[in-house]
Amino acid sequence: MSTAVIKVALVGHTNTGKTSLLRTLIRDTQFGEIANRASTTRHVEGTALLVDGQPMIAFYDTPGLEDSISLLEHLEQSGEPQDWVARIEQFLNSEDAQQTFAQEAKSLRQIVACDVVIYVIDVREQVLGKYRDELTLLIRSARPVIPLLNFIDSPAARNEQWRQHLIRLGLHASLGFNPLISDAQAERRLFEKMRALNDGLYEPLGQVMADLDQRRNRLRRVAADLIADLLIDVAAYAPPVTQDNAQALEDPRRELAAQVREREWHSASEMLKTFGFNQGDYAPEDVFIHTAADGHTWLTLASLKHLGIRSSSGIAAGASAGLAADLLVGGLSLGVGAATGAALGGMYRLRAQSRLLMMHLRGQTPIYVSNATLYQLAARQLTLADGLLRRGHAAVHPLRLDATLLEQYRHRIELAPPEVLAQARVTPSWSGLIGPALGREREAARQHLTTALEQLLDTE
Ligand SMILES: Nc1nc2c(ncn2[C@@H]2O[C@H](COP(=O)(O)OP(=O)(O)O)[C@@H](O)[C@H]2O)c(=O)[nH]1
Ligand SMILES: [Mg+2]
Repeated sequence: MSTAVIKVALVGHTNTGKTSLLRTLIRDTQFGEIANRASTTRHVEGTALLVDGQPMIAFYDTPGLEDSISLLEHLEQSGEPQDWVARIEQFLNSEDAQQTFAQEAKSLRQIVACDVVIYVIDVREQVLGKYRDELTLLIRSARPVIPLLNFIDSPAARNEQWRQHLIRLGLHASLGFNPLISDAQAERRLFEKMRALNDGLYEPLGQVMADLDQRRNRLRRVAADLIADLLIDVAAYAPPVTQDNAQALEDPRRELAAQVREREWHSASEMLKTFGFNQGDYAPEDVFIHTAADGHTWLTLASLKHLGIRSSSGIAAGASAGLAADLLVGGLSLGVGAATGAALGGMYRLRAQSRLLMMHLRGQTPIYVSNATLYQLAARQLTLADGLLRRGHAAVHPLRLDATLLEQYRHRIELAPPEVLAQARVTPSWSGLIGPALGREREAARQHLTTALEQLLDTE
């Protein structure tokens, strides 16, 4: 930490949200202690924001200048030297700094040693003398100060009153910030203000901002990749069962639903971990997994296209999916011809056709998850990723999926389902639900789908 390029001191009364702010800035839900009672942070606690594994900004979470009124009085009475920075320095070396004002001295020491001070204000509070004196002390210490207004969306917020007060003190760089949410723009504004107040920080803060952007993009990509993996696993999974009667299909279908549910939770857990959250940060609603058992509709028109039957041939266009499937089973040569003509995916087409033929001969039917459920799963995971991208690491309540957002994502996928999903339908070997899903084709499909989903996940 001592090697960090930039040193930032956080000053503010207890419960103004200092620890919360740090959790969100460094993306660590475990940093410090947050409790809704007085004086949680008694000593100066430090943490750092890393760029490429190196500490770039060291943050010091100070307990604030508790008795700022008395301290200011004490410093004013001493009268010497004239220069306030020197006077503060003298005080810090004095006996009083060890005894009477030990707590205040601890914070003041951090303040004078840092490049920027972030003064955290709970704007629900009245503009009182203790704040004025504390701010006066900060101004006298001649450090660049950014007043950070917290609890800005509370009905009791006195945003304007505080801003006016700060301006009168000569503090123009104030900024509203909600540490419970992760807001890329607000973060950028904070760093821009730091840059404006201390030009020496221009370059390193540029690196910090670029790194945060990269991190966000990386998270978006990783989230999209996790979702792609889940969707291919689920779409491709169609275990064949012997269809004696409808009743006999009930158990396998229930089992399939349970497997898919578990697979979704696995994906969500991985996503939470990637974003630096844990399972308690997400409160998922139950999902209804609609399964079907039907060899005909299993092969939708879209997937038939991937088997080499094009609408131009007049078969798929004029026939129902079921009829086309029967044609396939009965006339393997058609598929073979089509498959050899295809540059990509010839093998999986062949495999899918022979698999269907085998199933048919054995009197088996595939059970599978319906498209509606597949899209619902996609929408749920996209909404989760979206929510996590906006979630601050100081957030208190577990995330619940936003119903409007969920509906929007579902609608967008349903309108234009990524083509890879139809391909996955007829490629059971792609499903990791049976065993390890490997292979170059699957990998290519996954990357394809990842890119499509990443574009959907355009939050900012
Ligand atoms: N609603 C709301 N709660 C906040 C906000 N900032 C902090 N809190 C809560 O306020 C309490 C005190 O926050 P904490 O970070 O521990 O303050 P500190 O004592 O200054 O470190 C915690 O319960 C936080 O969850 C905010 O902007 N909005
Ligand atoms: Mg604290």
